Amino acid sequence: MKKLLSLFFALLVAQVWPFAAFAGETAGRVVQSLNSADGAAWRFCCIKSAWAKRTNQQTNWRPARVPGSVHTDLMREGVIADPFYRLNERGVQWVDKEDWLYETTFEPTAALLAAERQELELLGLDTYAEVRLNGELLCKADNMFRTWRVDVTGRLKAGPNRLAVKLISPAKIDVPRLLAIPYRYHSETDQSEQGGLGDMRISVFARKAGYHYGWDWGPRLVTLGIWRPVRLVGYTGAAIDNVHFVQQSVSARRARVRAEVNVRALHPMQVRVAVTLGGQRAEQTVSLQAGDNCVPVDLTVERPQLWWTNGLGRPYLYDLKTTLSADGRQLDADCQKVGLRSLELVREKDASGRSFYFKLNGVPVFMKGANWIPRDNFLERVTPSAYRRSLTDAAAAHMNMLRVWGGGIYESDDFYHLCDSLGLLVWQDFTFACAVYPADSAFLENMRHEAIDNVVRLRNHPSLALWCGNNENQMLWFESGLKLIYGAQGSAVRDTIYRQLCRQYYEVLPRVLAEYDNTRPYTPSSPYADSLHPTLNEYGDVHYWSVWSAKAPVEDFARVKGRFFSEYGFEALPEYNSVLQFAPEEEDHSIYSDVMQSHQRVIPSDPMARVDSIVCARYRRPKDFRSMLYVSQILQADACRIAMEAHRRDMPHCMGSLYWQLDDCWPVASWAGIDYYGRWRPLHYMARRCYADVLLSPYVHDGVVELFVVNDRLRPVKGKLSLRALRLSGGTAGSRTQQVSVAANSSRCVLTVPLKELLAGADARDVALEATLTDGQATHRSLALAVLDRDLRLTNPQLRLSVAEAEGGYRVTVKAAAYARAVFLSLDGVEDHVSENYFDLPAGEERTVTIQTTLGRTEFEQQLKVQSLYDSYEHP
Ligand code: BMA
Repeated sequence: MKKLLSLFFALLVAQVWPFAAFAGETAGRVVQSLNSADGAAWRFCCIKSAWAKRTNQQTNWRPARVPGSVHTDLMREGVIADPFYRLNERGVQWVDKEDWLYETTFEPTAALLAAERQELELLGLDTYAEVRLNGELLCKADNMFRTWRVDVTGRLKAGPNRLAVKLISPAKIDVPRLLAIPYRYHSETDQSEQGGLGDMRISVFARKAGYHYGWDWGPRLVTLGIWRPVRLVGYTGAAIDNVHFVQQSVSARRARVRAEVNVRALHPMQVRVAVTLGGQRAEQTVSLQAGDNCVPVDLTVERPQLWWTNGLGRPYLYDLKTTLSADGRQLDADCQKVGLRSLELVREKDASGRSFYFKLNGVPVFMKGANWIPRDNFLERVTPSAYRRSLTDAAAAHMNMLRVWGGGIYESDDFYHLCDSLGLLVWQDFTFACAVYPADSAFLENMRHEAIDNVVRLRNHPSLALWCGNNENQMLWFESGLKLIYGAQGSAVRDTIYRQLCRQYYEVLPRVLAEYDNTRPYTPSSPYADSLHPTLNEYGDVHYWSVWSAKAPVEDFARVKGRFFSEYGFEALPEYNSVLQFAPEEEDHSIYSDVMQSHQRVIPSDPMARVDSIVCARYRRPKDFRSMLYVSQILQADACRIAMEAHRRDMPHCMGSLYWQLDDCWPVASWAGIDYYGRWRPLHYMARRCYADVLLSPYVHDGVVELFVVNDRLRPVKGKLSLRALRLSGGTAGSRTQQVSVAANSSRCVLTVPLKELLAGADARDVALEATLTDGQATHRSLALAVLDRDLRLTNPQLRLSVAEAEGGYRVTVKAAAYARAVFLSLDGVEDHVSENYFDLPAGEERTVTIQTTLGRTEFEQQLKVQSLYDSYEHP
């Protein structure tokens, strides 16, 4: 009966609602989604002939998805094969040379038709597009990062309407632009040859994600598509355009904030704007002018719950609710999550140069994190759950900052919401990277709109810490020789390009920020010390690439000092199970095979030989392909460990360590810690150890061991510390113990011992160093070597496994008879996750990890494999 009643009411509401809306009694915002997931039927075809002859093409129509991309639609339709598989990328380069047409037919709802104003919103078009409604041209788009909003009032019909989006090949538009200029704009990474365009590097002409044209970790897959949602919006009288949440002053005692409610009115009218935040309510009654109006509403929250980063406290979020009403009727409402915090980028002159650190709620915070690139080449595949997985993985590794790098995109709202709720700060680059751009006045105007759209969209997120003009463009100019290269073409060319560069990052972007987000710090480029010096390690943020690119010794990661490392990294090959997914053929299984080389994009050539030679120099020659993959990954983690620990030891002089890069956009040899399929490489497990809030870092150099304790907690860490030399075969050589206390938020060398003393007669090749600190109930532990792996005299650890069932998978206990380096447990599946992996296990110890999997016990035991470094080498 209850069910019947609710059905009756549901029907009643369904009947009455359109009428009520029509009658204006419950006027308000009406939204009609035109996304495929919400039922809109889209189709697409390739326009081989001119737009006018479109009708001839109708036999080519195929079903499409919006949001989506031409490539993924073609894949779903079986027209092209997966470009990530083996060498398939080469066979799909024709796709971006064609024009494509997307079409849907929809019926506007009665409520939408009844609204006084109707707008069509296209939240992302990739990239050159013409939008037509019932044959009439509505807009031409030329920037994938912009939102296209068109007034369609009076142009919608009752009954079927046709919306068509023509996507034009970027090559058709940009090759002529490139040819029209007597000199070439520089683009480091554009793989134009792969795209069949010879040396015509056109990427800089399009306001489109740079990595689509290829990068040194990415394929050339120049997408086209309606990549973000499409919807119709209707309103009557007035509507909230956006609410700018300005945090004027925030402390633990009081937060003073202002909600600047931006209202668009269709005619002069009186409205009431009410805002609530954490139990506080304030409202204003104002007379609106026709057009855009800003209504400021001030609020004070006493004793606010502050927003903290991961590891320091709760990232508390408040609901900020805004309503707009007139004559007692609600016209519009807006609700969003906000966090109350003060955040500063401190750039003060000091004894060594100039600081570069973030102060959150008055506390200087060391930034631990990584650089973020788009999670896929085909952006619609980065679903909310894909974001959630990557970002919870970042938080699990104790990260508190990610840098959204400029060769990608301004991420989707889901990304920033997750960062807000996980306590991850975001360093946001504007989307310019490793290039100089043809920034003439039309380009500057286009980028200005792009900046406004994204600044307005993102500025309320508590996670958003910093705006940065670009990635490395200034460095290219001053340090990588561009100034000289263009200078050789005459001072006019050089001056034009330099002026364009300055206009972009010193005029357009700062002006947009001054108007739309003037409480957030801005840095014109990364790396950046000052306007003439991109890199001065003591004066700004640093991209430290000497180890990987300039072949400096890996130990330099510990020697080089800097105030904030916004990039550094080391490449690794993919894991074997991942290789099987994109290159399953036996013939692919050499690092020099065509397929493996094609899934390696480092420029200049021969990166495989580079990995090969460092692996052999620091470890030993791996016995086969599979072992080479694994050792290259151990090398990556060990190399980055040197850097991460050194940066943290050096706090507060150094206040940030963001390695390159968290994730991948396709299966590839890269610097990532998490691969395309979501598998954690050793680097990600290592980051979790190195970024722990209490880090024990034994630094072995010049015959001494310096043991540091780095304490990120906001309270001291105290306890019993021990440093031991463990024999690989079991037992202890020398040891030291002492009580220590390390102040809150600090790093200190607590013990210095000559290595010889600690070894107590043992050979350094036969020991590993173990540091432990027991603080209350928890024991922090760190294992390290006193020699290179190559020289370590490992014996067979005879790893033994025992398996027990656990919730969601199994508990696996590994036992080692002798010291096992980098113990690696693996299964064939992708979804299986091992709680701890690639760890060292001293002789006689056992370690229990959990493996989440859906496999049945027999299958699990059959698939489960364990290995350690010992198994990667040939033994006589
Ligand atoms: C950095 C980045 C990227 C690049 C990476 C690896 O400097 O900014 O452009 O992919 O190095 O080379």
